[in-house]
Amino acid sequence: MGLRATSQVTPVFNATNMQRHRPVIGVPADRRLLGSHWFHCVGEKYLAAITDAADALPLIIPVLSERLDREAMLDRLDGVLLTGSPSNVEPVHYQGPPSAPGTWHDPHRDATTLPLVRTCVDAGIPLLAVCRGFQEMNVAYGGTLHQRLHEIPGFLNHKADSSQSVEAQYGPAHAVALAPEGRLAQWAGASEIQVNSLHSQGIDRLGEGLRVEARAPDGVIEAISVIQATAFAVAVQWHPEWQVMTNSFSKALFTAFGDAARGRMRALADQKRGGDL
Ligand SMILES: [Mn+2]
Repeated sequence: MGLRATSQVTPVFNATNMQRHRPVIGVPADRRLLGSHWFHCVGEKYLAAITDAADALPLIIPVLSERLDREAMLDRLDGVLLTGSPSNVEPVHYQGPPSAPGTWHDPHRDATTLPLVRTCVDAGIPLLAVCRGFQEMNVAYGGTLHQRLHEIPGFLNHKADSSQSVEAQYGPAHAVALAPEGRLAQWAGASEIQVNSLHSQGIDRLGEGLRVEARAPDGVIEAISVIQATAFAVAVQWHPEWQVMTNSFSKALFTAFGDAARGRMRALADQKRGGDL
Protein backbone atom coordinates (compact mmCIF):
# COMPACT_ATOMS: atom_id res chain seq x y z
CA MET A 1 0.00 0.00 0.00
CA GLY A 2 2.73 2.35 1.01
CA LEU A 3 4.76 1.48 -2.05
CA ARG A 4 1.83 1.86 -4.39
CA ALA A 5 0.93 5.27 -2.99
CA THR A 6 4.48 6.40 -3.46
CA SER A 7 4.58 5.27 -7.08
CA GLN A 8 1.49 7.36 -7.87
CA VAL A 9 2.94 10.54 -6.50
CA THR A 10 3.56 13.16 -9.17
CA PRO A 11 6.67 15.19 -8.50
CA VAL A 12 5.68 18.70 -7.44
CA PHE A 13 9.18 20.02 -7.87
CA ASN A 14 10.96 19.40 -11.12
CA ALA A 15 14.14 21.43 -11.26
CA THR A 16 14.72 20.81 -14.96
CA ASN A 17 11.31 22.11 -15.99
CA MET A 18 11.48 25.05 -13.62
CA GLN A 19 14.84 26.14 -14.97
CA ARG A 20 13.46 26.25 -18.51
CA HIS A 21 10.95 28.84 -17.40
CA ARG A 22 13.59 31.18 -16.08
CA PRO A 23 15.10 33.79 -18.39
CA VAL A 24 18.86 33.81 -18.97
CA ILE A 25 20.71 37.00 -18.04
CA GLY A 26 24.22 37.53 -19.37
CA VAL A 27 26.80 39.25 -17.17
CA PRO A 28 30.01 40.53 -18.81
CA ALA A 29 33.04 39.66 -16.68
CA ASP A 30 36.03 41.64 -15.47
CA ARG A 31 39.35 40.38 -16.84
CA ARG A 32 41.72 39.78 -13.92
CA LEU A 33 45.17 38.37 -13.56
CA LEU A 34 45.14 35.54 -11.00
CA GLY A 35 48.63 34.16 -10.57
CA SER A 36 50.12 34.10 -14.04
CA HIS A 37 46.90 33.64 -16.05
CA TRP A 38 43.99 35.87 -17.06
CA PHE A 39 40.54 34.96 -15.75
CA HIS A 40 37.09 36.30 -16.52
CA CYS A 41 35.36 36.97 -13.20
CA VAL A 42 32.01 38.25 -11.90
CA GLY A 43 31.31 39.16 -8.29
CA GLU A 44 28.99 36.68 -6.60
CA LYS A 45 26.61 39.37 -5.27
CA TYR A 46 25.54 40.19 -8.85
CA LEU A 47 24.96 36.54 -9.75
CA ALA A 48 23.02 35.99 -6.50
CA ALA A 49 20.81 39.06 -7.14
CA ILE A 50 19.90 37.59 -10.54
CA THR A 51 18.90 34.22 -9.09
CA ASP A 52 17.25 35.52 -5.90
CA ALA A 53 15.50 38.77 -6.87
CA ALA A 54 15.22 38.61 -10.68
CA ASP A 55 14.33 34.86 -10.55
CA ALA A 56 16.55 34.29 -13.56
CA LEU A 57 19.61 32.28 -14.59
CA PRO A 58 22.89 34.20 -14.62
CA LEU A 59 25.41 33.39 -17.33
CA ILE A 60 28.90 34.92 -17.30
CA ILE A 61 29.92 36.55 -20.59
CA PRO A 62 33.67 36.41 -21.27
CA VAL A 63 35.06 39.79 -22.34
CA LEU A 64 36.78 38.51 -25.48
CA SER A 65 35.89 41.72 -27.39
CA GLU A 66 36.18 41.10 -31.16
CA ARG A 67 36.61 37.33 -30.67
CA LEU A 68 33.11 37.18 -29.24
CA ASP A 69 30.25 36.97 -31.74
CA ARG A 70 28.02 39.51 -29.96
CA GLU A 71 24.91 38.99 -32.05
CA ALA A 72 25.04 35.18 -31.77
CA MET A 73 25.50 35.49 -28.02
CA LEU A 74 22.69 38.01 -27.53
CA ASP A 75 20.31 35.76 -29.50
CA ARG A 76 20.63 33.30 -26.62
CA LEU A 77 20.07 35.81 -23.83
CA ASP A 78 16.93 37.39 -22.37
CA GLY A 79 18.69 40.21 -20.54
CA VAL A 80 22.10 41.72 -19.75
CA LEU A 81 23.43 43.01 -16.42
CA LEU A 82 26.49 45.29 -16.39
CA THR A 83 28.24 45.11 -13.03
CA GLY A 84 30.33 47.46 -10.97
CA SER A 85 34.11 47.03 -10.90
CA PRO A 86 37.22 48.52 -9.31
CA SER A 87 38.40 49.34 -12.84
CA ASN A 88 37.46 52.55 -14.65
CA VAL A 89 36.38 53.04 -18.27
CA GLU A 90 39.45 54.24 -20.17
CA PRO A 91 39.09 58.02 -20.73
CA VAL A 92 39.95 57.63 -24.43
CA HIS A 93 36.35 56.43 -24.89
CA TYR A 94 34.94 59.83 -23.85
CA GLN A 95 37.82 62.12 -24.83
CA GLY A 96 38.66 62.66 -21.15
CA PRO A 97 42.04 63.53 -19.62
CA PRO A 98 44.35 60.62 -18.75
CA SER A 99 43.46 58.73 -15.56
CA ALA A 100 45.45 59.37 -12.38
CA PRO A 101 48.51 57.11 -12.03
CA GLY A 102 47.61 53.75 -10.52
CA THR A 103 44.05 53.71 -11.92
CA TRP A 104 43.02 50.21 -12.95
CA HIS A 105 41.69 49.84 -16.48
CA ASP A 106 40.11 46.84 -18.21
CA PRO A 107 40.31 47.48 -21.96
CA HIS A 108 38.89 44.03 -22.74
CA ARG A 109 35.78 44.83 -20.73
CA ASP A 110 35.48 48.29 -22.38
CA ALA A 111 35.76 46.71 -25.83
CA THR A 112 33.01 44.23 -24.99
CA THR A 113 30.54 46.26 -22.93
CA LEU A 114 30.61 49.67 -24.62
CA PRO A 115 29.26 48.33 -27.95
CA LEU A 116 26.96 45.93 -26.07
CA VAL A 117 24.94 48.75 -24.46
CA ARG A 118 23.47 50.15 -27.67
CA THR A 119 23.19 46.72 -29.29
CA CYS A 120 21.04 45.55 -26.37
CA VAL A 121 18.86 48.65 -26.29
CA ASP A 122 18.35 48.67 -30.08
CA ALA A 123 17.44 44.96 -30.05
CA GLY A 124 14.98 45.37 -27.15
CA ILE A 125 17.07 43.24 -24.79
CA PRO A 126 16.44 44.29 -21.17
CA LEU A 127 19.53 45.96 -19.69
CA LEU A 128 20.32 46.82 -16.07
CA ALA A 129 23.62 48.57 -15.37
CA VAL A 130 25.27 49.15 -11.99
CA CYS A 131 28.14 51.54 -11.04
CA ARG A 132 30.80 50.96 -13.73
CA GLY A 133 27.93 49.69 -15.90
CA PHE A 134 26.07 52.97 -15.28
CA GLN A 135 29.18 54.87 -16.42
CA GLU A 136 29.48 52.57 -19.45
CA MET A 137 25.88 53.35 -20.44
CA ASN A 138 26.58 57.09 -20.27
CA VAL A 139 29.79 56.77 -22.32
CA ALA A 140 28.06 54.49 -24.87
CA TYR A 141 25.60 57.33 -25.51
CA GLY A 142 28.35 59.92 -25.94
CA GLY A 143 28.45 61.24 -22.35
CA THR A 144 31.54 62.06 -20.29
CA LEU A 145 32.70 61.23 -16.75
CA HIS A 146 34.19 63.03 -13.78
CA GLN A 147 37.07 60.82 -12.66
CA ARG A 148 37.50 62.10 -9.10
CA LEU A 149 34.26 63.61 -7.83
CA HIS A 150 35.64 64.05 -4.30
CA GLU A 151 38.27 66.49 -5.57
CA ILE A 152 35.69 68.79 -7.21
CA PRO A 153 34.45 71.59 -4.93
CA GLY A 154 30.73 71.45 -4.27
CA PHE A 155 30.37 67.68 -4.49
CA LEU A 156 29.91 65.29 -1.58
CA ASN A 157 32.46 62.55 -1.08
CA HIS A 158 30.69 59.62 -2.77
CA LYS A 159 33.46 57.14 -1.91
CA ALA A 160 33.15 54.60 0.88
CA ASP A 161 35.58 54.63 3.80
CA SER A 162 37.80 51.65 3.05
CA SER A 163 38.89 51.44 6.71
CA GLN A 164 35.33 50.40 7.64
CA SER A 165 33.76 46.94 7.40
CA VAL A 166 32.26 45.89 4.07
CA GLU A 167 28.79 46.06 5.70
CA ALA A 168 29.40 49.66 6.72
CA GLN A 169 30.80 50.57 3.29
CA TYR A 170 27.62 49.27 1.66
CA GLY A 171 25.34 50.91 4.24
CA PRO A 172 23.02 53.83 3.39
CA ALA A 173 25.20 56.87 2.52
CA HIS A 174 22.97 59.56 1.04
CA ALA A 175 19.48 60.21 -0.28
CA VAL A 176 18.58 60.32 -3.96
CA ALA A 177 15.62 62.31 -5.26
CA LEU A 178 13.71 60.25 -7.82
CA ALA A 179 12.37 61.95 -10.95
CA PRO A 180 8.60 62.45 -10.57
CA GLU A 181 6.72 60.14 -12.96
CA GLY A 182 9.95 58.20 -13.54
CA ARG A 183 10.17 54.41 -13.39
CA LEU A 184 12.25 54.42 -10.22
CA ALA A 185 9.68 56.54 -8.40
CA GLN A 186 7.01 53.98 -9.41
CA TRP A 187 9.03 51.04 -8.07
CA ALA A 188 9.91 52.92 -4.89
CA GLY A 189 6.42 54.29 -4.28
CA ALA A 190 8.27 57.33 -2.94
CA SER A 191 10.00 60.45 -4.21
CA GLU A 192 13.24 59.78 -2.34
CA ILE A 193 15.22 56.73 -1.21
CA GLN A 194 18.47 56.16 0.70
CA VAL A 195 21.30 54.51 -1.23
CA ASN A 196 24.85 53.32 -0.66
CA SER A 197 27.70 55.19 -2.35
CA LEU A 198 31.03 53.61 -3.35
CA HIS A 199 32.09 55.59 -6.41
CA SER A 200 34.84 58.06 -7.17
CA GLN A 201 33.66 58.62 -10.74
CA GLY A 202 30.37 60.21 -11.77
CA ILE A 203 28.54 61.50 -14.83
CA ASP A 204 29.80 64.86 -16.05
CA ARG A 205 27.95 65.41 -19.36
CA LEU A 206 24.85 63.24 -19.75
CA GLY A 207 24.81 61.10 -22.90
CA GLU A 208 22.33 61.96 -25.64
CA GLY A 209 19.01 60.18 -25.43
CA LEU A 210 19.36 59.47 -21.69
CA ARG A 211 16.98 60.64 -18.98
CA VAL A 212 17.96 61.48 -15.40
CA GLU A 213 16.02 59.20 -13.04
CA ALA A 214 17.68 60.17 -9.74
CA ARG A 215 20.05 62.76 -8.27
CA ALA A 216 22.04 62.99 -5.02
CA PRO A 217 21.60 66.11 -2.83
CA ASP A 218 24.73 67.65 -4.44
CA GLY A 219 23.20 67.27 -7.90
CA VAL A 220 25.26 64.24 -8.96
CA ILE A 221 23.30 62.03 -11.35
CA GLU A 222 22.67 58.68 -9.64
CA ALA A 223 20.28 56.91 -12.03
CA ILE A 224 19.48 57.10 -15.74
CA SER A 225 17.32 55.40 -18.35
CA VAL A 226 17.29 55.33 -22.14
CA ILE A 227 14.42 57.49 -23.40
CA GLN A 228 13.71 55.63 -26.65
CA ALA A 229 14.27 52.12 -25.31
CA THR A 230 11.49 49.67 -26.12
CA ALA A 231 12.57 47.38 -23.27
CA PHE A 232 13.94 47.86 -19.73
CA ALA A 233 17.10 50.03 -19.95
CA VAL A 234 18.03 51.43 -16.54
CA ALA A 235 21.33 52.23 -14.83
CA VAL A 236 22.13 53.17 -11.25
CA GLN A 237 25.34 54.55 -9.74
CA TRP A 238 24.79 52.79 -6.41
CA HIS A 239 24.82 49.05 -5.63
CA PRO A 240 21.30 47.54 -5.47
CA GLU A 241 22.76 44.02 -5.79
CA TRP A 242 24.19 44.27 -2.26
CA GLN A 243 21.96 42.20 0.08
CA VAL A 244 19.22 42.68 -2.50
CA MET A 245 16.51 40.79 -0.62
CA THR A 246 16.77 43.03 2.46
CA ASN A 247 16.08 46.29 0.62
CA SER A 248 12.59 46.76 -0.80
CA PHE A 249 13.65 49.13 -3.59
CA SER A 250 16.59 46.95 -4.68
CA LYS A 251 14.32 43.92 -4.73
CA ALA A 252 11.68 45.78 -6.78
CA LEU A 253 14.35 46.94 -9.25
CA PHE A 254 15.73 43.42 -9.83
CA THR A 255 12.20 41.96 -9.94
CA ALA A 256 11.20 44.46 -12.65
CA PHE A 257 14.39 43.60 -14.56
CA GLY A 258 13.66 39.86 -14.24
CA ASP A 259 10.06 40.42 -15.38
CA ALA A 260 11.31 42.31 -18.45
CA ALA A 261 13.67 39.42 -19.26
CA ARG A 262 10.78 36.94 -18.75
CA GLY A 263 8.73 39.03 -21.19
CA ARG A 264 11.45 38.79 -23.82
CA MET A 265 11.88 35.05 -23.24
CA ARG A 266 8.14 34.48 -23.81
CA ALA A 267 8.01 36.75 -26.86
CA LEU A 268 10.93 34.87 -28.43
CA ALA A 269 9.27 31.52 -27.65
CA ASP A 270 6.00 32.71 -29.25
CA GLN A 271 7.93 33.95 -32.29
CA LYS A 272 9.66 30.58 -32.62
CA ARG A 273 6.36 28.68 -32.29
CA GLY A 274 4.85 30.97 -34.96
CA GLY A 275 7.79 30.28 -37.24
CA ASP A 276 7.39 26.51 -36.81
CA LEU A 277 3.76 26.50 -37.99
MN1 LIG B 1 26.66 58.45 -4.61
